[in-house]
Order: sequence, then structure tokens, then C-alpha cells
Amino acid sequence: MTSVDPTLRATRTTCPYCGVGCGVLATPDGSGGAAISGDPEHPANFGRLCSKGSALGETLGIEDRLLYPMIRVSKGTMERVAWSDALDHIAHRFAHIIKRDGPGAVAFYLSGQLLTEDYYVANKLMKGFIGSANVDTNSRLCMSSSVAGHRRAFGADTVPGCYDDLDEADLLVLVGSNAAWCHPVLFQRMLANKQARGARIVVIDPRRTDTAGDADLFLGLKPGTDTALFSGLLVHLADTGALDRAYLDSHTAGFEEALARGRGIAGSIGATALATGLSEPDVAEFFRMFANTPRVVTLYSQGVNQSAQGTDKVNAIINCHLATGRIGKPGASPFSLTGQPNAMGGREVGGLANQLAAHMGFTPPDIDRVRRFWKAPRIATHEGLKAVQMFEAIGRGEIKALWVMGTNPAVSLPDADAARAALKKLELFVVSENVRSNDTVKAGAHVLLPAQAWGEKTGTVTNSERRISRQRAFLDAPGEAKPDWWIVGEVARRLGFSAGFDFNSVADIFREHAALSSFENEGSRDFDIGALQTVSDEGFDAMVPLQWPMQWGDIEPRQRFFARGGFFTNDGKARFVAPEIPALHTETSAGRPLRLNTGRIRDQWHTMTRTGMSPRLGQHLPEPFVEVHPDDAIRYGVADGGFARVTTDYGQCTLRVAVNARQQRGMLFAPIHWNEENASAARVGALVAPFTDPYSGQPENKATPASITPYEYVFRGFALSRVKLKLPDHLWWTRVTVAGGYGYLFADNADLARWQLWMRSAAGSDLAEYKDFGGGVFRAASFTGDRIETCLFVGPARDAGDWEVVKGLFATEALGEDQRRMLLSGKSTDGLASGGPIVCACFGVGRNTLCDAIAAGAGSAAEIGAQLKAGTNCGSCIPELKRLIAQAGTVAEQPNLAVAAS
Ligand SMILES: Nc1nc2c(c(=O)[nH]1)N[C@H]1C(S)=C(S)[C@@H](COP(=O)(O)OP(=O)(O)OC[C@H]3O[C@@H](n4cnc5c(=O)[nH]c(N)nc54)[C@H](O)[C@@H]3O)O[C@H]1N2
Ligand SMILES: Nc1nc2c(c(=O)[nH]1)N[C@H]1C(S)=C(S)[C@@H](COP(=O)(O)OP(=O)(O)OC[C@H]3O[C@@H](n4cnc5c(=O)[nH]c(N)nc54)[C@H](O)[C@@H]3O)O[C@H]1N2
Ligand code: SF4
Ligand SMILES: [Mo]
Repeated sequence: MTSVDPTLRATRTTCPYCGVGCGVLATPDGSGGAAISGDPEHPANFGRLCSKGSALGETLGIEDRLLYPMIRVSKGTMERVAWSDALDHIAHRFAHIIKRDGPGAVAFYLSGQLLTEDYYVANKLMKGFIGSANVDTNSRLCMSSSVAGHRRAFGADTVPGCYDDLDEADLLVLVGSNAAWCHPVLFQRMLANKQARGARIVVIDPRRTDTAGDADLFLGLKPGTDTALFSGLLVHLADTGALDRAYLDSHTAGFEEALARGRGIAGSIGATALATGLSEPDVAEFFRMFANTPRVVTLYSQGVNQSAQGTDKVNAIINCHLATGRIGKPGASPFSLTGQPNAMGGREVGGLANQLAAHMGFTPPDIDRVRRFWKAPRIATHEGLKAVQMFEAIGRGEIKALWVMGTNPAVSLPDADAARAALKKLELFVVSENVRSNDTVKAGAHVLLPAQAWGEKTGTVTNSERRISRQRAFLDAPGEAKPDWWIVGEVARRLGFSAGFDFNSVADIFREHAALSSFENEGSRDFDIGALQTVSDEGFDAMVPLQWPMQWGDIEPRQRFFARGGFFTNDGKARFVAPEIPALHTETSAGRPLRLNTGRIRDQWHTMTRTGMSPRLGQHLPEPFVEVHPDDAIRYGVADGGFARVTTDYGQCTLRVAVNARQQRGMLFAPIHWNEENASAARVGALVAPFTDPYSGQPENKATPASITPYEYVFRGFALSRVKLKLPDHLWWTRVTVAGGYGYLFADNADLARWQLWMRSAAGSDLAEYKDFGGGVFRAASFTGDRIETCLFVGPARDAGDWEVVKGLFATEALGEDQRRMLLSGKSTDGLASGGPIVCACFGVGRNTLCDAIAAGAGSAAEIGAQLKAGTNCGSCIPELKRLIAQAGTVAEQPNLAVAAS
């Protein structure tokens, strides 16, 4: 926890991670770093930050940054070039391919981590000037089912509620959301409501996550059965007189059909229980709670969206809110939790291939309107290819040029091996990136363009509650990094479109975007920020977080939509949607008897290009793992702490096994963060089936049929070094940033003599060594003065040395005589046991320390906080503290993942 010195001037900006959109105060330290704290005045977080936000200061280093434009000169060789050469090259190649094969042969693949202004310019170039709608974004993998569900029900992609609803609700239903880890600041807000007002919490997820820790009711349903649950709920609401007839009659259409379909899918409590695998009392309890609580917010995230029936799941949820008129009212609404910091801004500019711009679609009047506004020479007239289809078209050679900005598709797309293979076929493959190397860059980029990163770039983002906030620069951009909007604009000019891309600043772009939002609008479209089209440069610089619809002038102030109808359909009425009878794409089989669920962990962000730089964030769960139910572990012969191969029809990974009763029988869970930059065999996207939802095109990331088999390694070990190491081939490894350098956790089957040779070549021959080849042990360290330079510990399965202890010694600048002598014992010099794997990232408190305190009587998170400080800064670990307390006396369930901490 860096704290901001009040005498220094802090810059107000916004966190670059999740869609909560927390305000951040950043105070540069003058040498490239910054102190970070929460902005007490930002209405998304009122000063709070989670573990990831708190550690932002540790992610500002420029060591891995891409600093100059580069062009590939031959296989494996990139050469630095001048910006003008890189831009000329791209424009020339794009123009050539478009002329030869038409605009459909080129594509952009964008990101919800771009700023609204970047997104606007890229979308304008492709859809308005190149004339193709082949511009899609990683939001396809994230929010597109919510977008499609909103559009079907409301006639527009409108989020009806706002964060205040979380304070005012009496019932909070979380569906397919691990908010304790993924939207931690909002989750804390929900817990505060529970504490202050007694709001009850229901969590619906096949896994018992930390989010479920505080739930009054946990529904561990069978995966993919949410539509049945909410269809059953709709029937129950109808049958128990819980409908809002007045609202139904005046503001909605299609109720009877949806109800009839609901009866077909789950016509009773018993039928719902059967369809979802839940018990009848649990289903009945949930239905009763929902029916009897007018102030209910249903929050949903990737357990809903990332599904082959994601759009139907969204509508099944919205149906229940429409039927009870609980929408856009204080404390009552459906609420889509957005993933990325600017997923919403991307939707506002039309970054998806099936949107045009400013919440307009590909209808003839919208196309004509946008064409006139942009003075577009060649506007796209129909939808483009959605992400998964886009990469399939690349694979077939139909798309020949691709420009990727701000996303890492070689890791994050389903069937990621196929996506990566497709990239290699491109005639022109351009990547705008912050980092010099990632799996996508390595998939054969022809041109690399250095983009400004968080802290350097400036513009706007929109959070989950439609609030537009400024991201502001507080650091100078390193090398020749440029804003993404500038890069796209320069290519546009070179393609001959100077007139449409005459932007000198982000404020220029923002004003045009705002003007388009209100162009010929007059209330027909939800997204209207036209009042900002004349904002001055100074006004833009000083802009405070603003929620739309804007609250001024003669427009009635409001934070919410639809309490009194006013939907964006032809007749102003919302549509009930009768969901399809769910057809599972994902049937298991004898060969693939399990379902692989994938998702996130608390302290890492996606493919780890930024959070992976933070030693603090690397402590919680340092290794890629797969969670397995104890019964499945026995059945398939895998052991907690051991290794397993997870195989699907698409690929294979080797992961540490975490046996865990919070996991459902028949399901595996693996986190998505690791990739080939930081692990040998943990790129989980390669396992995922490319099944997509028929309406949204969003991939099913939560249920790929899979099998698991044990995999044995003779040796375990770790290495620590001041610089990145090249480990020997053919071992299992993962890299984690530690205080003072890099740590490598590995497992191996080769002989120890190889490690001795390797260590001598990596660290020189002036080594302190301990070897007992007979006992399977080799340890060695090199020093610079009193500081460890490189050290290596290899041993049999559970005797490689204590990773936490050695990490501590490695972080010590000057080792004492004793410490130096004791190092190779791999044990703590002062005879103390290590604190164990870190649970509280802010204060570095380990699990062993916590368990000791609990055994000694600490009975609440507050008591632990008072004794050890754990949980008293960002609060992200509080759910886990509570779990440890609840588990005391029972068998520990949390995997012991740090390699040698036995
Ligand atoms: N720490 C951290 N936070 C993040 C991110 C991150 O990378 N790291 N990324 C951000 C982004 S972009 C996103 S999109 C969000 C995602 O936030 P979440 O959606 O909360 O995260 P996930 O872990 O992807 O999945 C949520 C849950 O869906 C459950 N699930 C799987 N199948 C089903 C099902 O059929 N039904 C139901 N009801 N549940 C199911 C999973 O078990 C999982 O616990 O997180 C954001 N916040
Ligand atoms: N199996 C499985 N797959 C999934 C998911 C899942 O739950 N399961 N979740 C999906 C979801 S919801 C999401 S959002 C995606 C996320 O997946 P990705 O978008 O692929 O992941 P990131 O690591 O966020 O990639 C962002 C990249 O952009 C770079 N970058 C960051 N900021 C900027 C910038 O300002 N400009 C430029 N040019 N580059 C920048 C970063 O260095 C990084 O390489 O993964 C999806 N894939
Ligand atoms: S909850 Fe955490 S990751 Fe999300 S915006 Fe806030 S500080 Fe950033
Ligand atoms: Mo996402």
C-alpha cells in the first residue's frame, strides 16, 4: 500500500482493470514510478481499491515494453524502423489488399481496454472509410451475450440500473459471477449493505467460490442450467401472484409466450430442481426470496454470458425483472457486471462487428445517418464477422490483413491453437501493443507498433453503471510509444482519408463522438451525451465522472432507465423473450467425462502482461492449476499438489492439481491467466471448444468436455534470479515475479547432473553448492557481494527447500553470515516456520501465519486484522480469511500450491 504524500500533486485517473471503474490517485515519484491510492471522490469506489488496483504502482516498469515500431525482416527477426516507415508500410499493404480483394479481406480486432477515443477512431476508419464491418473486439468473448440480451429485451444495449442499487437492494442475486475476486470493490459494497441493512445474498454458480462465502443461499447448479432456473422462477412468479400486472400491461409485450415456454422448460419447483440438479427446498427458498422481495438486483457475469446459451440466459433473467416491474427502480434491476475497464465505452462507439456507432445498428436509416454524419465515402452496409468467425475466416485465407490492438487472442480465444495457426497465414499482421513479447506477437506479427500504456495515455472510459471517467496521463511515455488513436489516424491519413481523421487531441475525438450520439436522436436512442459535444479542452481536462443519460437542462435528472417503461423498441414496450429449450453443445462422453470450466483468480489480470509484473500479486496463487472435486480425484487418480494432464478435443495442458470440495463433481476449473510467456504448458484457451451462442457469437468458455490423467515428475524445484532465465527444455515450469527478480517453479524428470551443468552455465562456476545426488538433492547459489544473484533448489517431490523462506532471503539486499551459510539448507535461519503461501497480498500475510492465529483464538476477520493487519487494506482477502476460520478444525481445502511448501 503506497500512500500518497499530500504535498505532492496527485493525478486523478481510473483503474485500468475491471469494469467497476474505480477512481485512482496517482502521484509520480519522479523516477518512473508512482504512489497509488483510491480516489475518495470517485462515485465508483469512494477511495477503495482491490488488491490489483492497490498494486498498480508495481506494474509501471518499462523493462518488457515495446519502445519502437518494428517490422519483420525475416522469420524471427524484427528490425526497428521509424514511425513514418511503419505507418507507410501498413497503409500501403492495406491499400493493396483492399484494392485486390475488396474491403472484406481486411479486419481489426480491438479491445475493451482501449480508450473510447481509440475505439472510436478505429471503428470509424473500418466501418466508414474502408467500408467493411470486420471490426470486432475481445468484448465478443466477454459482454456480447449481455449486449444481445439487452437489445432483444429493451431494443437497445442499455444497462438499466446503477451502483446505488447495490446499497439499496434487500436481495442481491449473483449469477455466474465471482465478484469477490473479479469485482471486489462492488462486492465489498454489497457486503456493506448486508451488514448495515441486512440485505440477503444468493450466489448461483456451479463452484462454491469465495463470493459464496457470505451468501445466505448458495445454489450450486449444474453448468448451463441457468435458463431453466429463471424459467422456473418466471412460472413461480406467475403462479403465486407476484407479477406486476400494471407494468406488464403498459410496458411489455410477449409475456404469455415466454411464460408458456417457461412452463415447458421448468413448469414447477420439482421440474426446476430436476433440470438444474438443485434440491427442491433450495429452489423453493430462492423462488420465495425473489417473489417476496421487491428490491432485488440480479447481477450476472461470465457464468451467464460465456455460454452457448448466453443470450437466452440473459433474457431469462431479464424476463423475471420485467414480470415484476423491478427494473430501473432504486434497489431493483437486472445488472450486467462488465468485465473490462472500457467494455461499455467500446459498446458506445460500436466496436462490435454487429453494431455501427453510438448504439446504432445496421438498419438502412442508421447506416444513412452515420454515413452523413461521418461524410463517409464507403460505409459498411452489413454486419461484419464476429471474433470466432473472423479467426476462422483468417484460417481459411479469406481475411488477409489483420490489425490487433490491445488484446492477446493467441491466448484468449477459444481453440487458441487454431487461432494461433490462423495468424500465421496472414499476408499482413499488425499488432499495437504495450509489451515487446506475448503469445500473439510471437504468432508471427509483421509489424509491431508501440502503444502508450496506462499512466501515459489519456482519454475516457465508461464503467458498468454508464459512468464516463477520465483516464489521465501522469507519466511520460517511454521510447516512441504513441496513443492508439494517433496511430490509427496516421494510417487513415495515409489511406487518403485526411478529412475524416483531422483530430489533434483526444478532446477533439470525444467531442465528435458526443455529437454523433445526439445526431438526429431526439430520444430515439438511449446513448446520448450530446451535451458534451461542445466541451472545451479545459472542460475535458477537468471532467468529473459523469453518468449517462446526462443530468441537466430540461432533461429530467435520472440515474436509471425503464422504471416507467420507455423502451427503445418501435412501440416503446419491452419484449419478453421465450428462451429456446437449452440444447447442450457440450455433452460429455466416455473419453471426455468431465466439463472444463475456466475463469479468473483474485490477483491476476487476463494474460498477466501487467499484473504479472507485481511481486505482491504473484504471491497468492503463483502456479497454474486445475481444481478437481475429491471424488473425481480418486476416480481419475490425481492427487492434491501433484500434476495432471487435462485434455480436450482441442488441446492439452499440464497443471498442478488442487483437490477441492468447493468444486462440483464432474467439473474441472482452470484459470485463464498463464500462457507461453510464463509457463510451459498452461495456455488454457487451447483447451476450450469454439462453440458460440447463436445470437451473440460469444464462445462457451465454461463447459468444454475434458479428461484428466495424472502426470508424475521425479523432481521439484525452484530458481530465483535477478534476470529472466532460460531453463533447460522439457520440464514443467512457471515464472513468477518476486521481490528483487524472478522466480521459477518447476518439475522435472531429468537427472541432477544436468541441473549442475545448467547452473554453472547460467550463473558461472563460482557457486556455493550442496549436492546429495543419491538423495535426489541439488542446491546452488551465486552471489554478488552479500546479495544472492541466482539460486537453484532441486529435490524430490516435497523436499526442494522452502520457497517462501528462500524468496525472503533473495529479497534481502545484504545477507548476514548466518543467513548465507543457512541458505542452502532451504530453511529459515531463525528456526521459524515460513508464513506459507500468501493470502493477504497487501501485507504479505501467509496462510500458516493465519491458521496459527485462528488456532490461537482469532475468530473473525476483524480479529485477524487487529492482530496481523491482514484484510485491513483492500479487503480482497477477507472472503478467504472467513473461509480459513470456517475451515479451522476441518481439513484444509485450499490447495497448497507453492511448490515445495510442504
Ligand atoms: N481478478 C480479476 N478480476 C477480473 C478480471 C481478471 O482477469 N482478474 N477480468 C475482468 C473481466 S474482463 C471479466 S469479463 C470479469 C469476469 O468476472 P466473472 O464472470 O465473475 O469471472 P469468471 O471467473 O470468468 O466466471 C464467473 C463464474 O462463472 C461460473 N460459471 C461457470 N459456468 C456457469 C454456469 O453455467 N452458470 C453459472 N451460474 N455460473 C457458471 C464460474 O464457476 C465462475 O465462478 O472479471 C473482471 N475482473
Ligand atoms: N477460456 C477462457 N477464455 C477467455 C475468458 C474466459 O473466461 N475463459 N474470458 C474472456 C474475456 S471475458 C476477456 S475480456 C478476454 C481477455 O483476454 P485478452 O484481451 O486477450 O487479455 P489481456 O491480457 O487483457 O490482453 C490485453 C493486451 O493488450 C495490451 N495492452 C494493454 N493496454 C493496451 C493499450 O492501451 N493499447 C494497446 N495497443 N495494447 C494494450 C496488453 O499488454 C495485452 O497484451 O479473455 C477471454 N478469454
Ligand atoms: S475493483 Fe479493483 S480492479 Fe476493479 S476497478 Fe476497482 S481497483 Fe481496479
Ligand atoms: Mo472480459
